[in-house]
Amino acid sequence: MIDLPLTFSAEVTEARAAGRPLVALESTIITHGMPYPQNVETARQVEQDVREAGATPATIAILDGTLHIGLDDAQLTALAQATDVMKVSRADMAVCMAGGRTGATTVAATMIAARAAGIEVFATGGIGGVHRGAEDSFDISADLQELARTAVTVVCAGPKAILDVPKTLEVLETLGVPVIAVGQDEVPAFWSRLSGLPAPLRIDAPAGIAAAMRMRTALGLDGGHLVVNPIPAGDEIPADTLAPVIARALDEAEAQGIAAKAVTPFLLQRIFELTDGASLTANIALVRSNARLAARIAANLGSAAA
Ligand code: PSU
Ligand code: MN
Repeated sequence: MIDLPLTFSAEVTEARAAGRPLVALESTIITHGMPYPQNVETARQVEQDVREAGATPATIAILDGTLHIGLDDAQLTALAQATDVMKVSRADMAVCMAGGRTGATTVAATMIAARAAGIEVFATGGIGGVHRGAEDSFDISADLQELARTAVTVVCAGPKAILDVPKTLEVLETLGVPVIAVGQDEVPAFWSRLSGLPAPLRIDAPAGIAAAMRMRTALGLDGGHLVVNPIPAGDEIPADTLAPVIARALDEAEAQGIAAKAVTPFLLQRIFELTDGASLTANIALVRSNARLAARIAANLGSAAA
């Protein structure tokens, strides 16, 4: 077997040596989820949020075939400006690396990388899920299967509201993924706090989430936890304001024949344009909030471990 081409940044190396809590961050949100320069500004800000909340950030990406756990500022800046970056999930991760290519990791690929690096908590914006019309397109994000098999806790603001959220929750239940809402009884809907759907589980304290993670390990269960953290109240876009915008973006995607990996980036970009940037402002706020929560969960794992 070959050795995995994996490298840690200086900051992550130091944190590992000192046994400090780590939080993984993904890179598809940088390359395919937000426009430049807000993408790199947000990536830096989110890393700082993790530090201020007591953990060390590890932004994950594949650069020229090597899996990087933690990026320095030059690497982050280059990635945010690159235009030919692969969007890498479980299916294409090995091909990207073996070919010496550069790839941004989605939730699924970031989970795989985090587990390989021994990082148990990961913050993002929203996970992929069951797309609307999946009964015809079969478009169901590989993120869901990954949550079922890889033991990493993902902190997000709920499935993106462009998805079929009820079907996404059904699939997560079928796959045995614990969906844990924080601070409320409803599943949040990414840009909005409420989805109208009851949360399968609720735990408000980071220590409680850490305890659930340890218990799942003790039970010998595979897979991760999905923590759904509502966007801060002052930053949300109410669901009924956004509904017509999402409907229009979905219509345009269909009319233009957008499919497969291109769907989510297309919809996020169109909603950004149709809301005059308001969706991006909300997206940035929710990722930052998730990063802070993930850091608190990671900090609690230390004492819960052993
Ligand atoms: N969260 C965001 N913006 C994003 C994503 C998450 O706030 O762009 C990315 C994640 O990388 C996630 C991907 O895995 O969108 C889902 O893509 P798809 O629907 O093609 O599986
Ligand atoms: Mn898809």
